[in-house]
Amino acid sequence: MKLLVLFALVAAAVAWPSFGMMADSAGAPDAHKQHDVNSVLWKVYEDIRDPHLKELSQSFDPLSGHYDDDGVAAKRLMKELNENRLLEQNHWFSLFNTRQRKEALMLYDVLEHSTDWSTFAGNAAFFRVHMNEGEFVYALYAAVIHSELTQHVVLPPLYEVTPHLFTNSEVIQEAYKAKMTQTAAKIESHFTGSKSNPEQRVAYFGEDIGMNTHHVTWHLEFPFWWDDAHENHHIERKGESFFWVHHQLTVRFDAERLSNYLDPVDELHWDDVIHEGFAPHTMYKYGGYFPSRPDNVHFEDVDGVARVRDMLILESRIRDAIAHGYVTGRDGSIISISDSHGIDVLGDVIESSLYSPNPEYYGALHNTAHMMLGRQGDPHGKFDLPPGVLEHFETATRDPAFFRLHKYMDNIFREHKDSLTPYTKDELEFPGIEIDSFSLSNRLETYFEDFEYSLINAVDDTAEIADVPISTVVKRLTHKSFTAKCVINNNNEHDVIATVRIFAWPKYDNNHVEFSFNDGRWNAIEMDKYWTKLTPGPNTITRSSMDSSVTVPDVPSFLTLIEKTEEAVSSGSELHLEDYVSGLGLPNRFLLSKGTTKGMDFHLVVFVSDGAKDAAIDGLLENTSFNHYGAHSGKYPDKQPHGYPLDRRVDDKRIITGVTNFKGMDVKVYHVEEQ
Ligand SMILES: [Cu+2]
Repeated sequence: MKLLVLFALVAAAVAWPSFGMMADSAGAPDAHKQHDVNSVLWKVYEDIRDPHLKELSQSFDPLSGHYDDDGVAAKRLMKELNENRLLEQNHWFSLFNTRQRKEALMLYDVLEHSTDWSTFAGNAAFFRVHMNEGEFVYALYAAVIHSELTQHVVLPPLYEVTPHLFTNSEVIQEAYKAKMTQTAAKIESHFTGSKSNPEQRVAYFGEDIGMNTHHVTWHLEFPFWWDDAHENHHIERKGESFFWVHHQLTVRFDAERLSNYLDPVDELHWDDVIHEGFAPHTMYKYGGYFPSRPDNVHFEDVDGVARVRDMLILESRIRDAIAHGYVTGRDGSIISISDSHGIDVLGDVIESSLYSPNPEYYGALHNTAHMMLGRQGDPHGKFDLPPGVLEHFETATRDPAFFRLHKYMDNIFREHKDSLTPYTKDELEFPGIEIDSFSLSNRLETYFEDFEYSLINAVDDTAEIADVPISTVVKRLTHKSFTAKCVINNNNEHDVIATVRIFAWPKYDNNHVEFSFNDGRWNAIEMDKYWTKLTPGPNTITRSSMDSSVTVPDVPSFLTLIEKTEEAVSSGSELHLEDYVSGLGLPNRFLLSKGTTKGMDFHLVVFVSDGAKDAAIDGLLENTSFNHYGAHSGKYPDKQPHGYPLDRRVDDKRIITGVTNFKGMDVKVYHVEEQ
C-alpha cells in the first residue's frame, strides 16, 4: 500500500496530461439544470414528486416554447399526442421497435431543438406525464447527452433509474415485498443460472451493471438513428467506433473465458443451431418476463423481422464488398474501403446506421440479427411475448448469444482489416525515440467486491407513504490500482509530442498454446492511450491505472447526486461533478481482465508514436476533455485508426517488435478469491 502511495506521489509530481473528463470550472453543471434532470428521472413510473416540475408538467405548453426549428418537432409530437397515437404508459419499450423508436425520437427532437432551459425543462416535465416511461427515459438520456443546453449535466446511473433492466427478477420481487411491508431491505443479487451451466462462470461479465451502462451509453452517444441533416452535425468515425467498442467487448469476453477455463466464443452460424439457450431471470417493469430460449434451437424466420435466408444474403453481399475492396452506394457509385477509412464505412454498413451508403442493398446486419436472436423464443408471435434481452442495449450482454453474434461480426471486420497491407517499418518508426523500460508498481490483482445500489425506483409507491431504503448488493469485478512507469529516451535535440498506446492480450489459448503475434494482437485489449511531451534525453513517465483514458469512474449514486445538487442549489455554490459527465468508457475497476489464482499470463505491449502526426486537433497536451471512444460532440483527437498499430495483420512480427518505439513484456494477473 505504501508503495502505491509513493507511486501516486511520483505520478502527481511529474507534469503530464490527464485525459479523463477533467473539466475546468467552466465545465461545472448548472445546479438548477441538474436538479431538473434529477427530478424528472426520479421515480419515473410515478407522479412527479418535485412540486415545481409537477406544476410545470401541468402548465407548460410545448407549442409556446422557444425552438430553433420553428417548433416543427413540438407541433408534430403534440399532433400525435392529441390524436391519441402515442404508446400508452405502463407498457414495455424497445428501441428496436420501429414505431416506439419513432415516438422516442420525436420527443428527442423536441428537446434537442429547445433553445432555452425553460423550454427544455418544460417539455421534459410535460412529456414525462404524457408519454410512455421507456420512451421518455430514452429520449431524455439521448437529449442530455447531445444537447448544447445540458453539456455538463450528469445523468444518474441507469441501473438506479430503471433497475428492472439490470437486476434479476428474484431481487425485484424481494424489493416489492420490502416496499409492501415497509421493511428496509438489502437484497443479495446472484448471477443468472446455475453452476451446471458453464456459461455462468462468466455471467459476472455479461451482467456487470457498469459494463452494461458503458454499452448503453456508447449506443446513446453514437446512435444508429443519428441523422446529420436533422441534427446539424456529423458524428465522426461512428462506424469505426461501432467496430471498435464491440471488438473490445468481444476480445475482453474471450479473455474472461480463458481465465475461467472456458473455450473462446464460437461465432454464430445462421445455418446451425443456437447451442446455448438462455433463461434471463429478468422482468420488465411492465410486460412480464423476458422470454427464454432452450438449448440447441434451430434459427427460425421471424415474422415481421427477417428470414434466415435474408441474413445469409446480406452477409454474402458484405463479404463481397470486402473482397472487392469497395461498397456500392445507392446510386451505383463505388466507395473504396481498401484504406484506413474503410472500417468506418464498413461499420456504418454492418450496424447499420443512417450513415450506411446503401442500406437497401446491405441491410442492417447487426440490428436485424439482434431482433432475430431476441425473438427465437416466439418467432411467430404466437405467445405475445415481449422483446428478448437482445432487443435492449441495457440487457443484451446477459445472453451469451450476444457474444456469438458479435464474434460473427468481428470476424467479418477482421476479414476486411486483414485485406489491408501491413504497416511498414517506415510507417511504424518514430525516429530518435526509444522505449528504455516499462514497469508496473505492483502485482496485478483482480478480486470481486460487493457493490450496493438502490432499488427505490424499481418499486411502486405513493407520495403519502415514506420510502424505506431498499437496495441490492452485487458482486463485481475490480482490481488493485497500479502505476505504470515508462522510461523513454528522446535522442532528438528537440521536444517531441508522443502518443503512448498500451495493449495487453492473453498469452496462451485455451489449450495453453501460445498465441502467435498476429493472433495475439487481434485479441489485444486496449489498456490506455495518452499524449505526453518528451524532452531530449531520458523521460520518466508514470501513469496511474485510475487515469486510463479507456475507463471512467463510477457515477455517484442517484441519491448522492440529488444530495449534492440540492446542497449546491440551496447554498449557491458550484456543483463539482466534472469527472462524471461522460459514462462512455468502461468502469475504471474493469480495466483488468480477471486473473487466475496462479496468475494468468498476458503479453503487454507499449507503442509510442509521433503525436504531431497523430494529432487531429490543436493543443493535444492541453485538451482535457478527451475520452477514449470519442470526444464529446467534438473531434476525435487521434488520427490513427482505433487499435493502431495492432489493427492490421502482422505477417512478420520483427517489423513491429524491431522498432525502438515498441516494447513488449509478459505480465501475470492474479485473482484473489477473498479480500
Ligand atoms: Cu452494442
